[in-house]
Amino acid sequence: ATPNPWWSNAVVYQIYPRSFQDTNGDGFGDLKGITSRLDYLADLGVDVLWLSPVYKSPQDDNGYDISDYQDIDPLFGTLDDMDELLAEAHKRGLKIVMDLVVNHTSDEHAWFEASKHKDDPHADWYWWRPARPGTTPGEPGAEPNRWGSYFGGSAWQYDETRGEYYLHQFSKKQPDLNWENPAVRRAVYDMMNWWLDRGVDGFRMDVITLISKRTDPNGKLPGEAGSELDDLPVGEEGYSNPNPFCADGPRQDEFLAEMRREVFDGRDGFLTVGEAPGITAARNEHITDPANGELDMLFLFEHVDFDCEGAKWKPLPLDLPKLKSIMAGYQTAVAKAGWASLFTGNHDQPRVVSRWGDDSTEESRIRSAKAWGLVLHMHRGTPYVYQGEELGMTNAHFTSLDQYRDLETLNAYRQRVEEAKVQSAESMMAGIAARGRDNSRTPMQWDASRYAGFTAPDAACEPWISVNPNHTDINVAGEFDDPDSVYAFYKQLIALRHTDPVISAGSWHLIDASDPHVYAFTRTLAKPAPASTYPVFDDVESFHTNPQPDPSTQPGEGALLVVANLSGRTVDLPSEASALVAGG
Ligand code: TEU
Ligand code: CA
Repeated sequence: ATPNPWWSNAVVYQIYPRSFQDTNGDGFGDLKGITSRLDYLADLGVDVLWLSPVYKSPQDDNGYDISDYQDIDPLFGTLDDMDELLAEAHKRGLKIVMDLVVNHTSDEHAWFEASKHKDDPHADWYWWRPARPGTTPGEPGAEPNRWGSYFGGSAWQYDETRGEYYLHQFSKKQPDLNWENPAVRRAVYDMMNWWLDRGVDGFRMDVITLISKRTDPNGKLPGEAGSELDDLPVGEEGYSNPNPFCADGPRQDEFLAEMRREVFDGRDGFLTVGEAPGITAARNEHITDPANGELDMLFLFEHVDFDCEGAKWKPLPLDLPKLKSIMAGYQTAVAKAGWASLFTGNHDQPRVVSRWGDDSTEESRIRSAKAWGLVLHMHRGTPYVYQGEELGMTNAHFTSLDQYRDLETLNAYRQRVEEAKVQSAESMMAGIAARGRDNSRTPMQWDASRYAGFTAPDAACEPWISVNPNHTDINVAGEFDDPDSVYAFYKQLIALRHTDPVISAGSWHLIDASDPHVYAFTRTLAKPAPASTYPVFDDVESFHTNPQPDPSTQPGEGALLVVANLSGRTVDLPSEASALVAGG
């Protein structure tokens, strides 16, 4: 990548198409809906739109189970609608990044159907294994090892046609692709080039750090009969954890570098961001250091995994010093090379204003939504705004299981409450209300009408998931022209990313690290800015059209002190921050 990639002071907006804007009254968001809202997104000032998957899919995991990578699911529209969205977005200087889900396909993908036949060229495109010796295939205990799936139950599903088990780290309708097979990698790269040639500007890569699995020298997985590798002990739900053998595996860097060469070399103006479960801050530097030719940036998980007691369904209150130390680890690791993504929300996480803020009153909700937006956007890196975060949208606050839609939630309830009996129904319902993925998947709140403007009030169908009742108070129509709204605040944060070199390029330093209420840090840019410093432009339009300026012409020097009181009440300014304020 060039020393000054364009995305270094860009802001990305994540759209969850299913919940963004419905235009045909079927209760599901669609591509035409996104196109109809491009002026809103251009006004907000974001530069890139990341769309969660809209490809053909049985929708078992809301589109993260793909059955045809090169067609659009009718739920969202057609390839023509996609081409129209690309053209209309590019007219407004907006880039479109698609969601690449290639650790697994849907079990309804033609590749998987073919793979069930051992004499087919696709036979080795997935992870197939025989039942354990001396067991009855299909019976409990016959699975190749004791791995559990992220979505409950065994990570192995028996297929009658082939007479063997296939691996699925996620749902049984999401079989893992075998990346050891060069034909698989070739097919993925060809598909990626097809989309980039069509005008797509890059990819968010779903669990891309799970594609290389650790096996013994004979290709046997841990715990498999005859393997030299032992499986881990089983956990409270009766399965072992595959993550240590599937996250950041032995060929991770090799596969990412090969993808870069086969797909991105020779192109420019693109963005690649990898969703990276199991990756440490130190590994983030290696993978995102342009010298290694792998990915531009990663989503790390430590800061959204630490505030629970073993399982995400046992949430813990925020330990702010712990969060600050994790974020400091992220920032320090890429101070010299590599890059950071900045996010608190996405379609898998609860709403930050409910998780770490206070959504109990209008005043506390607005104040804490702005505070968390400020904290995130003043860090060094590329910020990601999840749809509705710019409004201060909250968790769903559902009260009964039948309001939920997410298979992760419904499977976990059955597994933990009814089968393994490791959590009470009451505790599980509280855990789901706090951390369930549906919290961020309720329809985007455009106005105060019956379905929040997500779908017409007289639509033939209800939205696929309930609209949050608080949409009457929290919606675009009410915030758009209000200078004190969360929307107006996010718009300022995004503009600063484009115009202030201290924010886009300044070094980051945590102060008052141990303070339990205040998140304080400095940003400093010394002149002349180092060559690796990223460009800044005096307005958003020029950001999209200018060639990269010579870094030695970086304007300005300066320092910024950021102090966010996250306690919800008046507290003293911590010592280092007050000394800096006193010192001017
Ligand atoms: O998420 C991967 C992943 O790890 C999430 O399942 C997350 O860890 C978990 O839900 C937190 O509780 C990606 C996609 O973002 C997610 O929507 C998909 O369900 C998953 O991969 C499988 O494709
Ligand atoms: Ca629709």
